[in-house]
Amino acid sequence: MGIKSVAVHSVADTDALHVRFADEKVCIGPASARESYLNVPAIISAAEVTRADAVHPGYGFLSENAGFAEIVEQCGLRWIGPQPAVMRLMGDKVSARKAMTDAGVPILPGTGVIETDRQAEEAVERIGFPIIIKASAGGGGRGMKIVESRERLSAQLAAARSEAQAGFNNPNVYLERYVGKPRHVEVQVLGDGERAISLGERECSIQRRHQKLVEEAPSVALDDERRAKLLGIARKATQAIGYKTVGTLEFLLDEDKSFYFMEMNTRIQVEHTVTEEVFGVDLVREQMKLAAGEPLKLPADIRPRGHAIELRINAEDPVTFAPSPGRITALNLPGGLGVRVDTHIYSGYTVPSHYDSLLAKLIVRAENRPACLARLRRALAEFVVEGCKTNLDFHRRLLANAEYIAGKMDTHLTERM
Ligand code: MV4
Repeated sequence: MGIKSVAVHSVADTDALHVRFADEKVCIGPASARESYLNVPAIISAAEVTRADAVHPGYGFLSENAGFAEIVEQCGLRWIGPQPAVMRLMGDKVSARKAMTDAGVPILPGTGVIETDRQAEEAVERIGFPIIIKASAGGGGRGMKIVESRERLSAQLAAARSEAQAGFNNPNVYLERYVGKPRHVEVQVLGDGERAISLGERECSIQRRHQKLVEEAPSVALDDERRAKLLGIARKATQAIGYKTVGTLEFLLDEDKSFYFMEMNTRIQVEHTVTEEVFGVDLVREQMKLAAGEPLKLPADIRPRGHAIELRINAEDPVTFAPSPGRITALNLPGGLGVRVDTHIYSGYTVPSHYDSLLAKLIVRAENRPACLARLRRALAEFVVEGCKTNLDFHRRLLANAEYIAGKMDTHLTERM
């Protein structure tokens, strides 16, 4: 795009590839994320000394922090993300449910903020068991409790409140009907404040402990009619909130194919790559153009081509799933037609112990899902990482799993492997 980049990094990431290839770099603090990637004054100072025009927050860290977005804008910088008010609206799951209901999006039977045991009892009278207690300031699966019966309700409510207070500095919790074997299907959306579009959906059901491991586009769980319904509702909702960037609406898909809004992610996501592959759209480029105030130029009737699957390659112990940092002594990355590897690692790189264990994203595209799976198996066979433990063998087993091959996955598949 002819735009120069400044990479901010911690001391622990001095040798990471994005730092090496950025036009400029600024060290913003020590390894501890709190003192570097979450250090707002250090990041703003880095933008000022390099005379940057805009801040791209990536994913994780401050990417969904409305307070940070506000400070960025108050300092005269462009925020490559939504309006802070929209981030705040969607960051609070109770207000997000309300906003989505007003925009005509189906949500599960549930409640607003629960203040008393009496309110909870009245709600379960209406909703029935099992129910799930969620933190209003939570998200991504953190701070949830399933309650099967009335006896446990009061105690679980109290526990959920104090965990929400400790984890999110906000004790508010709400209830929803619990769906036992759902799929996770999410819709990529883009808006320019006036017009919005849905850029297809992603199936993200393969996960462990709320960490997604595999994502694909399109979802095998939707027929043309259900897909058109889902994408139409997501597009309308995005337009209704005046959304001005890229984002994702997460839905829970029930066994009877009903879908319900769960939460909105107001950032680019790790798995945006599979959408890029099937639509041929550079989503980060779209983010940059929308932040610059350009109108959205993508047509509303844009269609995906073929199938794409992403595997998250993590540095983790295959038995305990604990992060496994270390020095990469040998590395072979697969390639060829339809094979993409997005990574910051190289042979000789030391994986720091301070951050997320994601090492690389292996993304494969082909004409259809069976061809994509075949190409993925070949690419995975060529993927070699020596020096630290990885989940490469988990992915090899998954690609041999009959349920996965048949597309019959839900959020509990990894527990059955
Ligand atoms: C649920 C649910 C069942 N019923 N809500 C976890 C992530 C967050 N976005 C919502 N999550 C869930 N909410 C109701 N009412 C099950 C999950 C859930 C889940 C959702 C998506 C992907 C993986 C998951 C793993 C466990 C639970």
